[in-house]
Amino acid sequence: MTDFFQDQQPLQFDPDGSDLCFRHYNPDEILNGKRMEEHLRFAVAYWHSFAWPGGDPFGGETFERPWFGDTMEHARLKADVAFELFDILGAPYFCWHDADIRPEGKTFAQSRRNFEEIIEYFEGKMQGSKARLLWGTANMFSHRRFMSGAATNPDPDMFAWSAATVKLCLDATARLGGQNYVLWGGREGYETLLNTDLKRERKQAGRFLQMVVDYKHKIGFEGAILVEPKPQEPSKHQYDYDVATVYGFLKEFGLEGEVQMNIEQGHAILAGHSFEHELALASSLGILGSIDMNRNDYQSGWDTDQFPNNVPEVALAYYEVLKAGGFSKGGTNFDAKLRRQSLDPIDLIASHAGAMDICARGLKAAAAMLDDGSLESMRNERYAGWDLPSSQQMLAGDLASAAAKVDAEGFDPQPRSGKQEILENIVNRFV
Ligand code: XUL
Ligand code: CO
Repeated sequence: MTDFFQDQQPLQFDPDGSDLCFRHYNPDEILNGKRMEEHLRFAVAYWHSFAWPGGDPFGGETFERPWFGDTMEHARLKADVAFELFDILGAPYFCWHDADIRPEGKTFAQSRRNFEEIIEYFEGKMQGSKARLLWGTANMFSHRRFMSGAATNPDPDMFAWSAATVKLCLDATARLGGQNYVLWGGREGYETLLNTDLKRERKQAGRFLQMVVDYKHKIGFEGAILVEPKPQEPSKHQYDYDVATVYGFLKEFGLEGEVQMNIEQGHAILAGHSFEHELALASSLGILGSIDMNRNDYQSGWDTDQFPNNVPEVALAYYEVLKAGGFSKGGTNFDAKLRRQSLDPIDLIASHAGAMDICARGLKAAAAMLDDGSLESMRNERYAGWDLPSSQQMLAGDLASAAAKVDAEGFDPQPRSGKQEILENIVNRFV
């Protein structure tokens, strides 16, 4: 035991509790035939909670964690504290990038040794904890060597370096029994077309993803390969802009049956969509994998990675997840960081506990909306005309026969209310 959280006991579900506890997240509560814990599948993100120093563009580190430093001893202490937080929260999952968990070595071989030692350390820690790996990923955006991209780099040596990095991280994810492997292309995009061969870079990205999928099969990794879309930041323009863009990309490279999406709330907003739009689209395309449940600040328009705190928004997101049949390998990852003034160990606990409660409230509301059925039946009624055999025949036919219906049947289509406010009032009954 470290003394970082000062003997803080695991949080309990206590709806009337006063201090630190869960008031809504009751892991054992059954909703739609499944335990709440299995619906939500919460994950703590190693990078924001343990590796982020609290900087912003105007100032550096505000957090002074005893594990900040670049020795293996620091990395092990970080792991000790991380698993203590997982256990305090009862978090079933965690996620990491290679760079979050190990010190960078002077050479690739040294970084690999450091990484593998920590993976082994994790294996030991996982024996004494219920926390499992939701996903692993490679940080191919922070180090200066990635400034011009990873797989999309103009330098083929960087393609090879990226291949070595992803191979290492995928091997480790498989070794820890990870449920998924995520690729987020933070530097897979461009700053200016004046120095960018866009056609070539997209091909490199597609070929790289094909190689990752082939390697997954080669090693028998049973998790899902997920791409996390984001329109910009850090690149001015990223190739994995949003769900629709990535789906087109997957089709182009023959990967649509192999790769799913990890959809982040804040990224959806940056792309000009709602979170539920991205979720519904991925679900309709059969590629909904997992979610990053962290929001942005609505005034700054920047990717501020904040813990969720808006039940109605979260409810609409889980409504789409439930309608899609729920998560199978995916889960709810808090890709969220504390605000930089939240210095205390208890802030780390309270932020996650609050977010878990918000998600639990959202999930309960979503399940109740589905149970109630009014929303679905009003939507179905809106499209009821399409259930008629004649409508389906029209879809199967050609333009001229569709056109001929107008004269033959002599109808004059009358607009009908979309009932948006009534539907919003229904949602409001549950949130
Ligand atoms: C960046 C982001 C990443 C990915 C993993 O905006 O969301 O943390 O989730 O690389
Ligand atoms: Co994310």
